[in-house]
Amino acid sequence: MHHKKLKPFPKNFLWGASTSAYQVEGASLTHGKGPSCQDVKELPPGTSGLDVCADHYHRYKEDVALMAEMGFKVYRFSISWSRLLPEGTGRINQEGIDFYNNLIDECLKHDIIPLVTMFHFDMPAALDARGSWSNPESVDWFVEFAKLMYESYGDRVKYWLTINEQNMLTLVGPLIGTLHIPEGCTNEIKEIYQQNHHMLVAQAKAMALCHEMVEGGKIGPAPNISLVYPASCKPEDVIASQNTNAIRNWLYLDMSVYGVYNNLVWAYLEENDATPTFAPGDEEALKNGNPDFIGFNYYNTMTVEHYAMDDQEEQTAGSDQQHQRGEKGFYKGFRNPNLPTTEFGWEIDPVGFRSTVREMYSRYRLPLIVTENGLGAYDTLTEDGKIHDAYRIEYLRKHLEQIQLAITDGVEMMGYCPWSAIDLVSTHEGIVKRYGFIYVDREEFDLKTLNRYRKDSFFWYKDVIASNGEKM
Ligand code: BGP
Repeated sequence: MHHKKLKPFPKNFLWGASTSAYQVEGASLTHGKGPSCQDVKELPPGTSGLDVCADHYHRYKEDVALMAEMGFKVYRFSISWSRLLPEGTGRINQEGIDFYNNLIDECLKHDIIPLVTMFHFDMPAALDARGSWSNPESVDWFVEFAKLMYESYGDRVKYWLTINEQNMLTLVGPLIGTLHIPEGCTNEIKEIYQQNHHMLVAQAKAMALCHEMVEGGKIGPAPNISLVYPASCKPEDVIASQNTNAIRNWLYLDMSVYGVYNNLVWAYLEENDATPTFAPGDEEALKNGNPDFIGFNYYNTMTVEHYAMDDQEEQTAGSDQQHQRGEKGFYKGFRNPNLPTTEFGWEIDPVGFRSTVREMYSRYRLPLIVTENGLGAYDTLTEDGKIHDAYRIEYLRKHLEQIQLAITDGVEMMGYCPWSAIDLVSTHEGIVKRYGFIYVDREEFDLKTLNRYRKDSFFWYKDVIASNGEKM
């Protein structure tokens, strides 16, 4: 198939998969946990609440054992801020501390490395009430939370991720339920990028603190990175794609890695009278946070064309985190006719995976770990307890082949953690949009048995891992 001699996956390649606290755990308002913004937001139409999810909170032992059976080297999960600190700051919930202690120990017992996301879309509701990321104090709140995590888990957790998809929060935050625009705000762009600035500073301080507090600790960001294509070879379309790459991707990585604002983004902010205010010490803090690797989520690429200032067509916001709206004079979304889509309308682009990692590596020269990638689909449990998800296997295989090509291109790939280890609640479509290797027996509103079943993709992934990627 390939006319290229492929390099093998590195020996210590971190095979695993991912979840996030609010989507997998359940026990969302019990065991001392305070509500997060996800618990209080209006539920997407047709979806159930977060009180049970996959019931990972109670079944983590069984789940980690299944991950071990697949041969996982790493498990990426997130820590719920309001489970540790119900009010976001101050009072500690010991039961919450214990839960993650147990989960971490369970992973280690099975030789699975815990890869911990510090913040995955779930701001404590109590901090939302205090202005969330728009409040300059949010930087200190996050540092307090980070410190507590390093103190509690730093002896065993050596791999950390800061903020999941900060770029998506900034681009479509209100859709995710995590970023709010205060009423009466007169310059939305300025407001959003001020919040983004607070997150960037908070992340930089958390990275520096990790190196200070966690012996041998390694930390990186976890944005959603995907290359933005020009709709054509029209030079204006290329400019639009560069603009979008800057605002969607490079802003976040330039900042994490080099501690500076991307110049195209800065120019865009200046034009919109929206440059963020720096607090004293921010500039230095941004420089002092240095990632050891880059974690990133990849689902698909994006394609844009030139959007003239006098264009009559209005582009409106999309419906989920993969669909952004355009900006006049800057870029306009374009449906790539070369790509198929999932049954949920997300474009599928394995080759774009390769070009994305090539580009990232040439810009930043840090080891890369895929922290999400996967296919959301309706799965069917057969009478005899099987899930024939050949479509998911095909999706993952095609993406892994491109990773191997990228490795052959000289990109330093550290690991692969697709979304998701186990079925969990989707950001917008409830639990019936499934991503897992492990099937959870429940429907949207009918909790059924919550028993776990191994999907066909479970057995496939097990072989992939056992052969270190030779058998795909
Ligand atoms: C990413 C999020 C995940 C997950 C995934 C799949 O943006 O980091 O939390 O939800 O997308 O998206 P969805 O659940 O909308 O299908």
